[in-house]
Amino acid sequence: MIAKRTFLLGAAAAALLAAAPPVYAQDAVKIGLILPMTGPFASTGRQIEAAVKLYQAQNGATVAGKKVEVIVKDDTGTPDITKRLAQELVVNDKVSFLAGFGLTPLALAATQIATQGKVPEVVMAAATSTITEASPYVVRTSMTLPQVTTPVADWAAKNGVKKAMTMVADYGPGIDAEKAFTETLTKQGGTVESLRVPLRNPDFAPFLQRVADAKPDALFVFVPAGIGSIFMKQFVERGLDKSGVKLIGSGDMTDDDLLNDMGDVALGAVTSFHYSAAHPSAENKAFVDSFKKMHSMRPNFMAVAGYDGMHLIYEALKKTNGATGGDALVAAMKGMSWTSPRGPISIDPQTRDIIQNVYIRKVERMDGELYNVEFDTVPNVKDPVKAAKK
Ligand code: VNL
Repeated sequence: MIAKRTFLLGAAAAALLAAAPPVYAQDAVKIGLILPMTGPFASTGRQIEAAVKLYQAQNGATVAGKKVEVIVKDDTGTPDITKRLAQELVVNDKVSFLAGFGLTPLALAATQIATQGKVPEVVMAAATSTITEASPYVVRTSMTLPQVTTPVADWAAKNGVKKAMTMVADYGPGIDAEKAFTETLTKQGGTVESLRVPLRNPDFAPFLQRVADAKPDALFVFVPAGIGSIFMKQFVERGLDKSGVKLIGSGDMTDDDLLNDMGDVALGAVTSFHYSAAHPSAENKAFVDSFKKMHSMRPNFMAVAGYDGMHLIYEALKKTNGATGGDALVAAMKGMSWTSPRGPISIDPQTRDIIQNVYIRKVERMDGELYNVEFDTVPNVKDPVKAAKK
């Protein structure tokens, strides 16, 4: 009898224990973070993952009573892999958020899954204007190329550039940048000749030869993060650093992750961008210091977008009291504003893109290191392509 009673109690306890894991699982919110952790764009994955880790170390892994679990997946920069991983994360892991997306084709590969699964897709890197239009669940914390390019084209027009050439990576963001630069400069009386370089294994030499022959006042460059140093090396090899052609671009070219190793060739390059590791604010100083302390590297614009993407996710969960439906979460994200290490930012409720300051910067040596030093600010810039559609 006693033995039987003990058995019954044991069974009850076992039943309770067996019931425990699902209760716990309900209390966890999962984020599927899909990034290029290997391959030519691994620096983007490394920067964003590092920033996500820093955000969680500073803000804890629990929000609105729920544990936030980040599942990192490497898509190697291949869209088919991004798509399969997004599917597995939504269907098998039941993630409440998809996040990351190092390049435009990778972000676009997941939009259908985000829409069907009603899961927010927080884009932390990819920057072609149209991405937010591919799904109502896309919310972006990076930038768009037209947004960050137009200010340097205005700067060029005001600073005597009449004849320019553009050299861009031949895919979405490069074509966006080329169009924004060309339209802005030609409206102000300039002329622009365009060159497009393949995205994969780029060889800039034949294009740089054409620049050397044409001798424009300025060369505008867009290359994705991680590629700027390959470009700079070939720019010097062709003698263009001594040709009098002014080097300008979006800040992707003088990416803070690589800039310090580029050498003197980068000095004086003028770019417009939403983030510099040298941005002079208390928030940025704290961010850069703690990032360097935790990861022994300088954060770049990818890191700040990953950090802000986590902030967006945490604050949306606070607003929904931990509820995870995609519609409620996207609604909570729309219009949210805060002070980022890059400056004041908000999520445009109409477009789900980010509204942010764009700074004009020049590469200078400061305390022995190369930095993008900001010298002018265009405040609260929206994606101009979507603004023009309305
Ligand atoms: C993209 C745009 C990627 C800007 C980047 O780095 C970048 C993109 C990887 O949309 O593919 O700096």
